[in-house]
Amino acid sequence: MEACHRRLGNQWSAAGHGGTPGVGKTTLGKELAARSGLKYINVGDLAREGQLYDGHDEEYDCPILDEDRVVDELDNQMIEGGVIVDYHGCDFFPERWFHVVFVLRTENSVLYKRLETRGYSEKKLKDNIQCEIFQVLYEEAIASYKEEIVHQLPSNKPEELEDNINQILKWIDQWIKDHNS
Ligand code: DAT
Repeated sequence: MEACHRRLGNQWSAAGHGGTPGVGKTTLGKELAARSGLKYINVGDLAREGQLYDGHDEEYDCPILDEDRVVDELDNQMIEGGVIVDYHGCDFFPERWFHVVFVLRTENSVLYKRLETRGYSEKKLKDNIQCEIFQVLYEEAIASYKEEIVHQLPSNKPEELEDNINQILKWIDQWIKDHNS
C-alpha cells in the first residue's frame, strides 16, 4: 500500500505503500526511510513480533491479522507522525492516518518470477497473481481513501525503484514546504 502524510503541530507523518506481495513494498519502504529519515513500519513484522493475530486461516495456512489490535498498537506513533507504513492492504487503517498512499504495481511475468523464488505454493502463487491482475489492492485503496491521494507506481525494474524513491522524496519536500510556511 502507499505513503501517507499527516501533520499535527509541527509533526507530520509519511505513511503507506501497498500492493500485492512481491511488488517491492519492503525494498522501497526501507530505502525511502534510510534516505528521508522517516520511520519505516512493516505491519506484517509488527504483527508477528506482537502476535497480533485472531485465529488461523485454514485455507491459506496462515494466521489471521487482528486488525483492531494493529490499529491500537500503531495509533500513538501515527499521531506523532513521520512514519512510512508498509502493508499489502489498507482498508482497516483509519483514514486520518495518511496524507498519501502509494500502490506499487508489477507486471505479471515479473511478479510470477519473484513469488516463485519465495517458494510459494501453486495456489498462493495463482491467487497473488490474480490479485495483481484484478488490481484488488489498488481498488481497495481508492475505496478507502480520497482518490487524489492514492498513486500507482510501476515496480518492475531497479530504475523504477530509483525513480519512485526520488518522486516520493520530492513529494515529502513539497509537503513540508506547503505545511510549514
Ligand atoms: P514486498 O514487500 O512487496 O513483498 P519485496 O520488497 O520483498 O516485496 O520485493 C520482492 C523482490 O523483488 C525482492 O527480491 C526485491 C525485488 N524488487 C523489489 N522492487 C524491485 C524493482 N523495482 N526492480 C527489481 N526488483 C525489485
